[in-house]
Amino acid sequence: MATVGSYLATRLAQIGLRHHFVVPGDYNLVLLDKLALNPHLTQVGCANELNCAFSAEGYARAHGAAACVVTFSVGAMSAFDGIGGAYAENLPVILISGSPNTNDAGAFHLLHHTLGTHDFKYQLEMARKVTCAAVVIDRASDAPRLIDHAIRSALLASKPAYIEIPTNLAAAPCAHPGPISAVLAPEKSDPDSLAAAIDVAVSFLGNKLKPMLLAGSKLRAARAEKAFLELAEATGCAVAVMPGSKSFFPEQHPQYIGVYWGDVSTKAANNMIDWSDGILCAGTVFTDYSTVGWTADLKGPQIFTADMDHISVTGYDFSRVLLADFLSGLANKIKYNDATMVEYSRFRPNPTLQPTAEPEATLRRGEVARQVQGILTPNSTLFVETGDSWFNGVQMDLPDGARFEIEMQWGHIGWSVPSSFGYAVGAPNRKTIVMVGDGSFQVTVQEVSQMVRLNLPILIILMNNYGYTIEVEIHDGSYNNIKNWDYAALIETFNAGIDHITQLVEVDSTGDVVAHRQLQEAIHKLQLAVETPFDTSMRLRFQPLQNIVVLIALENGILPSLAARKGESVTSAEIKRLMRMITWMGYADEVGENVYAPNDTTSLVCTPGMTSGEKHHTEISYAIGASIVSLIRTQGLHQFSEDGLKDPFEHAFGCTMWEFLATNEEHKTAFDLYMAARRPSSQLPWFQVYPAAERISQMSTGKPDDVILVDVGGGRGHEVVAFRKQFPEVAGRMILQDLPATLESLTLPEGIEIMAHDFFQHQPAKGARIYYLRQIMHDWMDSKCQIILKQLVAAMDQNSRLLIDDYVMAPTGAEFRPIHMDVCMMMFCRAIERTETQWLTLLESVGLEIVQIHTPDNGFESVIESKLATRR
Ligand code: TPU
Ligand code: MG
Repeated sequence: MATVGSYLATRLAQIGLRHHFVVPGDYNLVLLDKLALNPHLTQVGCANELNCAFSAEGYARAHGAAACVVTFSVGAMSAFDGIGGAYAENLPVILISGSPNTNDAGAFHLLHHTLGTHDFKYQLEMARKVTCAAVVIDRASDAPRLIDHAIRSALLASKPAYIEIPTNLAAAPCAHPGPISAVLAPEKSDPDSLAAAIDVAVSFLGNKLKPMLLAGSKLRAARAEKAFLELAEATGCAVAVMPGSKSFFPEQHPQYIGVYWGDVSTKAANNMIDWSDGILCAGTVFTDYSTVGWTADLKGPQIFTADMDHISVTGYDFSRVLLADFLSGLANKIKYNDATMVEYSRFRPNPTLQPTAEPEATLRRGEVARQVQGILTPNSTLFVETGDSWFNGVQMDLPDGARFEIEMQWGHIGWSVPSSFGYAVGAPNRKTIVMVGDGSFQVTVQEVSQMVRLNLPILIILMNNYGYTIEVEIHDGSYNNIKNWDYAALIETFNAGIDHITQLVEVDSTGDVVAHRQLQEAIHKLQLAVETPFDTSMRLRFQPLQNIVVLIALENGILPSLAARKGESVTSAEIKRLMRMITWMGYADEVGENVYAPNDTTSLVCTPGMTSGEKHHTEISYAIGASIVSLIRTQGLHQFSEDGLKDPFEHAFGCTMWEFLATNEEHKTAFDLYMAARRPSSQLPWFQVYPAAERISQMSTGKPDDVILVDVGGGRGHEVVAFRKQFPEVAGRMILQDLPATLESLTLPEGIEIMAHDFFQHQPAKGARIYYLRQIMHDWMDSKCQIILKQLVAAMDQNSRLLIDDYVMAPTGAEFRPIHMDVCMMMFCRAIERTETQWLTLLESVGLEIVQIHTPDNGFESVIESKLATRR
């Protein structure tokens, strides 16, 4: 039997939520237990209820909807502030509050966490004012109907809803959930009103000489961003956005003319708005803030307003017309008129480059903005807090794909900290950047500790100007000064050293790959924190000896013969000196004096792949180490050296690594064995990191001649075989390409073609759905990669996707594996592991654009999905 709590959990999961934000209290504990039992929902604790509501608000920004659960009054009243924010900002956040038992009122109980009267309904009354639907479950049998009503209302209106659950009903039985379509079925436009509204809009815009579009903040809530883009492209006219809708229209689009914000507009968008004789305003909201104190208020006969569900223009008003339906319907009927673009191209301001500040100069806003601009990528989301940060943020030039979050309607200082936290929980693969002032930060700083707790990669740029500077501009007084804090030390405090590690150990023990990675990094940091500088340098100085000892123990058979004992110990004084180090390093166990036993590491390093890895790295690294000083003293070492200079390998061995491997069979065998075994078996295959199943069903036409996959430089076909096996029913060709020598005497299962091909040459397989390059790009510097990529670009069509399977190095705080691989690539073959920005630059330079970067949880290589750039 379902319970009220489990019913609610099921509905939250069914509308797509994967998390809910909570603060426990004794009116909601049983409810929290019920919610925690749902396998699709993760409970995320917050430090207080204001932050809890704002975290949910941020999650809804990333994820479309959210839920937060609080206790009665002391919790809910704090949460109402954030829920008011969600109302103002059009975000469907479900606020769930525990409340007194159903018999408490009748029994005239006086209860804690209440006003000390017999009235327990005041919270519901208050909730009604800040939500679009507020319900109390007074009887368990009513729960399905009331919960469905509240959730559906929130989703349809893009506003918060409130569900109050008395303590004694959380575990009370109720009916099982019915089909979720009862909650999710979308509302439809009234067809006659829609058609009439479109006709009026066609004639309104058709009669104007200089029509243009203005995007407003409700575009997202109306799920109409795509339809707006369609309409923009159908008319060809200029498109401005309001500050609250920045990033809702791609800023690199040729029709984008900036943010319209009166005198503080960007790219001179206000000149166009003033010049235009007909502006279609889609989802716009004109407030004192967004109109800069009513100086930029758009009214009158030249304005056509398309709101979330109604249309108005002088003389007409149509209800029940949904914005997305209206915009895409209009896109199909509208006449092309690019007069505003022609005019704008005459006075479009040239982008001004902010000069780099001198290193010793006082830090100014311009320099901060320049640096933030530099780290924005298509995968970034920039949060800008109320205060100066609004004005800095609005100026940013966003790459397509980057998102911008602002809370301009509610304007609650401190919003950005919890909201970005919730956002990052909802969109963990995006790079979340927050620009926030010191005053705002102090309001909600506690949630930074939850960012630390969940190890979320959020970058906070705190502008410490010692107070409420924006208020100083409006009206100064001593109340605008605030206590200065040591903000950096605060973060260290939140980090909480050992506690943090203990928590990670717990999660790691459940097999969580993310926690495993984070734990390793945390232990590394802890080790550095504990070591004296002398300890650190000594550890590193002696480390080469450890590698040498392992090589000896593998080469002379000590480790293999120990591994062969499968758990039995071996007694020998003969190998004592080596084994002391081997066991200290954990490669085997010391079980008594001169008695040793194999462990899991012994078994692993004795497999052919890992033994080969030890050989490859140790022998080559040490030969390079032995000759690196003479290289530096003669030619120097250039980290990004292209052709012409010797790389450290060439200097040590007299030839490139590829030439060396071609002529040295022992090393070539070791290299191939090592490469085949380099990844753990637990690693997700690339076609799961990349959602191949979903994409192929979209891409495949079902024709047998279509080329589905070309594995470029795919070696002996390991990946293409696995791919074919995963998708046996997909019609179309799959091709393995590599040099003839690699493909020699290779046979592959049916359904895979073998094609000799040098990837520096003309690509013969045209128009494939997927070109896949596994760890090819990281073997070459940019100029060589460009040659390889250009061959592919020439072969690709609009539907082709290029998938690059390689590391994407974090811009700061990079992890062990990519850091080490990168230096290895620099030393061994003059190559590189790239950051997102480096990938972007490389791909752009050959006319490709990134669609998405797919990153597995365990920190291994990402799949970088790109396609031919639309504007080349
Ligand atoms: O860069 P700056 O100094 O302008 O930003 P900071 O340091 O974050 O200061 C913000 C100052 C501020 C206040 C005090 N901006 N608006 N207010 C009024 C205000 C008070 N309380 C709440 C919850 N929200 C507000 N907007
Ligand atoms: Mg300040």
